[in-house]
Amino acid sequence: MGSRSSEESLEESLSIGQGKAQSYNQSPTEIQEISILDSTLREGEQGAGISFTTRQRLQIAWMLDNFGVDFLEISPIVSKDHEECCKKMLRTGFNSITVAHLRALPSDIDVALRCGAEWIAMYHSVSDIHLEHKLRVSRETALERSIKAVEYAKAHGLKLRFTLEDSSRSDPEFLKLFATEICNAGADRISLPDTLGALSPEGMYQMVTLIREVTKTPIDLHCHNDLGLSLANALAGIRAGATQIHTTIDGVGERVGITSLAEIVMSLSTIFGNKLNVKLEMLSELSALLNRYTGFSSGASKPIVGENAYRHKAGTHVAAVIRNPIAYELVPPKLVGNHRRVVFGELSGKNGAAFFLKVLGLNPSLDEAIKFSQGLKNMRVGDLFELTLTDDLEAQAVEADELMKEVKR
Ligand code: HCA
Ligand code: CU
Repeated sequence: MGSRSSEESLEESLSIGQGKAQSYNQSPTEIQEISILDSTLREGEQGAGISFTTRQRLQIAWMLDNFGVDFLEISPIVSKDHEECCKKMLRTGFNSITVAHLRALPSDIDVALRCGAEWIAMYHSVSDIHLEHKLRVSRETALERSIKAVEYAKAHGLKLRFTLEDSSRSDPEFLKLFATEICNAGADRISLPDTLGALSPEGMYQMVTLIREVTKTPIDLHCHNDLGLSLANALAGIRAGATQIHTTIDGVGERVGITSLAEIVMSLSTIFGNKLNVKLEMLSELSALLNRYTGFSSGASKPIVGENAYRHKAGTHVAAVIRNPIAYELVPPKLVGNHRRVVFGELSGKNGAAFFLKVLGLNPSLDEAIKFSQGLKNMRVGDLFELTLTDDLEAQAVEADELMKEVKR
């Protein structure tokens, strides 16, 4: 039970590492089919220090399309450059649908029409904080303007998502009214963003439940990460019936960004056993592409795609991973395009030391392996170096493990 073999199917690879965690993770409500809208080219470019060239945007779009996201979001109204890129994306014939993100204004909708967009996403704030302090308009004006914009877009044959910006900080009664009116005016989807990342998972569950009581229009979630809860909130919203999650590669975006593509995709796949039609093995490559274009790293400790995601260090961990990686890996690194690494140094135990000496071609006796590991500890060197485990090295790890079987416990 619970060990890995090379013949595992993808479903097995995704679920086996869960062990009995699955019994806690099961959702009491039925989980719908979830789609992914990636906003690296819109929300992502709102991240400080991030600005792509048109070529880079198209390359990112191409990769995300290949990976299998359902929607690609870009804002054609922020610059001429973005408008050109939006046009090019629409002409490329991606499988993913390109959505033009804009304000709830007829003049913005005209830009999307000029680009040849079929899907748009328009936003208007709904919280009193935003209405009073950002826009200086009344609730009535906000609603009236928004309905007019929806009608204008529908009259031009567009499909549209309406974003009720700052949903989570708005008055629940007004949010219900706004959502109802917008859906009645013809919105095809609505987005309930947690624009400031103010919600807890329970709060998100309640907000989505509240709106599901007044409309059947499908709900998008856009979860900001100001408290580090963007992934948890997205999962809670899905449990409450939301059907589309907004992501960016590595979660980049305004301030500290939104839900990361790799994290939500892997959580859905492992926790809910969702069969998303995506190429999981491209996740690390997508992160590497982003890092190349931004010029900075998303960080070694990024879940799934970071260098630390599959780095094993403590002696007991390394020994167990050598025996069977399932001991400390939820899913195999290959599955997400990452690599398994083992760190050698003062925390290495005798198994690690035996492996290390084998790799150097030394064929140690048990006694030598033990002495070597003791030596590493005595030297207090910290991390000495690491190895990325290729298939060859893994064979040597198995041999080292055989040697260790002689150790009396
Ligand atoms: C913004 C707005 C937005 C919109 C989200 C959405 C937000 O950055 O100006 O369209 O679903 O966080 O509310 O990104
Ligand atoms: Cu946002």
